Amino acid sequence: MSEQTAATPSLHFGQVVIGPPGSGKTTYCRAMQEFLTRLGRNVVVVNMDPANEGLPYKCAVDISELVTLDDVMDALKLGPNGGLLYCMEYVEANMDWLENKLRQHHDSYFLFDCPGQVELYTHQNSVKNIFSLLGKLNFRLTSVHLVDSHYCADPAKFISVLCTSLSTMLHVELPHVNILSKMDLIEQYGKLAFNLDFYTEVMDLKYLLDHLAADPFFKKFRHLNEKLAEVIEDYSLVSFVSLNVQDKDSMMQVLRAVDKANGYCFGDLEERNLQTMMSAAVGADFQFDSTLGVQERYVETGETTVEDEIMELLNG
Ligand SMILES: Nc1nc2c(ncn2[C@@H]2O[C@H](COP(=O)(O)OP(=O)(O)OP(=O)(O)O)[C@@H](O)[C@H]2O)c(=O)[nH]1
Ligand SMILES: [Mg+2]
Repeated sequence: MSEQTAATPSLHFGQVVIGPPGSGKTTYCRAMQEFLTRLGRNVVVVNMDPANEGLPYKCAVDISELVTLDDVMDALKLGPNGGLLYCMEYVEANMDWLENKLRQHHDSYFLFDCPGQVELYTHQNSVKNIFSLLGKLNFRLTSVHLVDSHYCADPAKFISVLCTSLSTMLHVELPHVNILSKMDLIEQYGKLAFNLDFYTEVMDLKYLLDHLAADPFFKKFRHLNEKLAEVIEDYSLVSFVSLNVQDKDSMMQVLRAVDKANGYCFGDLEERNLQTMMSAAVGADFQFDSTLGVQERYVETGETTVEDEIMELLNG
């Protein structure tokens, strides 16, 4: 090893898993920990949510050893939202505690399971400051922002998801991957008006506005929605990767996006394991093809296939 290489500070790669309440962050951390462990990556999960109870994974560092939401609410007579903001400010003020705990796992890949409160990622500064301090400690983190995919079925909610995602990207200031989680439930609250790639690639929002204006309730908000769509399109930053935690192809697609975002370099062992997994996967390595694959699996298109026609003929 050259002197220059030996002097290079070691980098710690990982993901901060953020997003609205119930979007699947904790479930994702557990699934990603399992997935990465199978790939040969040494993974630890850090629970950053002082309200998390009954964790489904073994966590290496648990922020609730430092502060819990219940204690803060009791002691300061705060509600759950104010309490959580206070907790994250407390963590920021005690970064040395977190740093000491993390140092014990210096060779690991980190998954930070963060709390589910939107304003932590769009307005308040503590979480963003914690991420930035971690950056100074040589952490190379990707923010993995999960939102429920079923919002795609409602154009008005999808516009608000776009606004939240954009605002989070700009506020958190980390390499960022937006995820549409729970893909298996995407049409649970209604059918999609467009193909899935319209939502993942955030294509021309004019179509979404036209679709929305067809609803008498939203007609009067057309101008407001047009302006919001304009902001989103002007930044041209938001796109999504779809995720079903139970599908290894889907997990692989997310991992590729995350590793690309924070510059994680594959080691030999992992590359080999990935190749083995890939050989079992069908289809080309294009995001568009993958999206079509997910669409075929989870979204009813209403189109009749040749197989359907044959079955119809056979059944008379
Ligand atoms: N069907 C389905 N359910 C999921 C999936 N991911 C998470 N869930 C369910 O969604 C609910 C919320 O998941 P969590 O992982 O606790 O979500 P969270 O974002 O950590 O929630 P908070 O920490 O409270 O913000 C649980 O009931 C999970 O079982 C998924 O991919 N598919
Ligand atoms: Mg959680």
